[in-house]
Amino acid sequence: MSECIFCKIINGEIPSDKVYEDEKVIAFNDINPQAPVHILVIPKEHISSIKEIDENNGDIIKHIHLVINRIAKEKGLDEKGFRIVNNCGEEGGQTVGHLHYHLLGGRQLQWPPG
Ligand code: IU
Repeated sequence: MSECIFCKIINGEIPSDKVYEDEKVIAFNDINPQAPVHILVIPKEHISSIKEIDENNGDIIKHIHLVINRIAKEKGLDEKGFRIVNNCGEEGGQTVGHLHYHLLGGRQLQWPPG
């Protein structure tokens, strides 16, 4: 049994507020939302971070981006815009060791990030 919290969400051991699922990814509302829309899109395969992406598993990144586009449209974010964030490693602010993309929108987002 995996100790990874996001793997537990994927296999249903831990409930989540799911907004999308297919054979390769799931997306769910972040439990600590930083914007009116804050959704995490994650691969079902356990990949620890973007650092593990190479020629052999890189297709998942394309798929995640297509799914993000689809969800952004569904949530009405495509007109005004949105942000996708991938935190990697300690200084990048990654707190969960399973690759995930934040989809944030529904308000004016600021730059630079903290
Ligand atoms: P980070 O990029 O690793 O910092 O993002 C992890 C996110 O996962 C963070 O926004 C948390 O609020 C979110 N999260 C969640 O939605 N559900 C959980 O059970 C846990 C974290 I643990």
